[in-house]
Amino acid sequence: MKMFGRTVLAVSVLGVSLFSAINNCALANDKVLRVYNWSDYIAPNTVKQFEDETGITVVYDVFDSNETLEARLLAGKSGYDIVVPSNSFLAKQIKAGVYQPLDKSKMPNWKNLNPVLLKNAAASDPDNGYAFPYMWGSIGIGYNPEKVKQVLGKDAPINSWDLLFKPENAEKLKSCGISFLDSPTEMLPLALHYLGYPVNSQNPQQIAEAEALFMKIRPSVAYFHSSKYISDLANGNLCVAVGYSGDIYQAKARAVEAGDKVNVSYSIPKEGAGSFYDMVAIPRDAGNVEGAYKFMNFLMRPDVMAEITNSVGYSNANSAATPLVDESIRNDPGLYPQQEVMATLYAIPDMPIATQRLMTRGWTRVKLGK
Ligand code: N2P
Repeated sequence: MKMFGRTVLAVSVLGVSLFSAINNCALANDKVLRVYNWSDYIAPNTVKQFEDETGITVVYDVFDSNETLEARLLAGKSGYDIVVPSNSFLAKQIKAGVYQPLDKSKMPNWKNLNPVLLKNAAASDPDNGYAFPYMWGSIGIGYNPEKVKQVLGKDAPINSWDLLFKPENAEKLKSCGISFLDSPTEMLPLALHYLGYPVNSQNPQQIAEAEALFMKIRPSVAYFHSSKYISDLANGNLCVAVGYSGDIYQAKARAVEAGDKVNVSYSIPKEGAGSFYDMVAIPRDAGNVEGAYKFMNFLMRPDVMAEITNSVGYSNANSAATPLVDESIRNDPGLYPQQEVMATLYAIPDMPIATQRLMTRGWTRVKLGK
């Protein structure tokens, strides 16, 4: 009896403390929103403006590859209320049960989204049930025109992937610095495309050839990294970086700001380039779902979205924001490509897990150079 009494007491004590812990947690959760977004992908004032308008404190963390985000999400309990995967990773993650379905009635600004882009995004998320498109862009060549010409002459093939994949060019460019994104799922399809294979090839032989193409030029590559190239292009430490369109735009803007005569340009090579949509979603185990809806609805506001594009250079997916986007950005053919260039872009493929693993192993070998 005594033991039984003690047990009951222990349970009730635990019950009270558990209750208050849950209660405190609920309170805290309403006040804090945890966001995990790509680096260099928001305007300087966006988060503060949201905090001021809602009284919610935002914990804002960044990543620079889908692989990093996915590892975090699949490990379970990411701790985030908002995450931003690319469309090429979204379908698999939805199937894996990572996200919760969206209640669109909580986001009246949904009406501002571009219906064509929503339809495109529905290829990886039927009915746009789990995510909305934030921004999109391409993966092309950021370069320093003067340095490239100095090394390769005035006919340097900046409009072709030959610039990098022809070893004789890469060997020369080595002297002024080449970087690639550190992402197997974005870089290997690029090599597959260059070799004339389907970008979504699951053929191990073709993937091995794509790996070999990188391996051949590996000695000429300064580094593989998915965000560092912005500052290195801007300060002249690199002459060619394969990178995201808006990031190259930011490198160019930083170089202009620094005023130290470094020029940066962006090329979408004639063979075509990969394009991506980055999608905003709520993890299934988010602690502040109401806050997440408020943040999503805020991001769908034309003034908020236009300010983000004006700051980071990526094209957004918000029709109502278009008139507020700086003309210099709207008319920039690298950021808002003409129809005939758009037609050369391929969607970065959604690979089955087994192929993704194969690519990751190949990419590790490329980075190690063996
Ligand atoms: C921002 C990169 C976002 C585009 N630095 C890649 N999905």
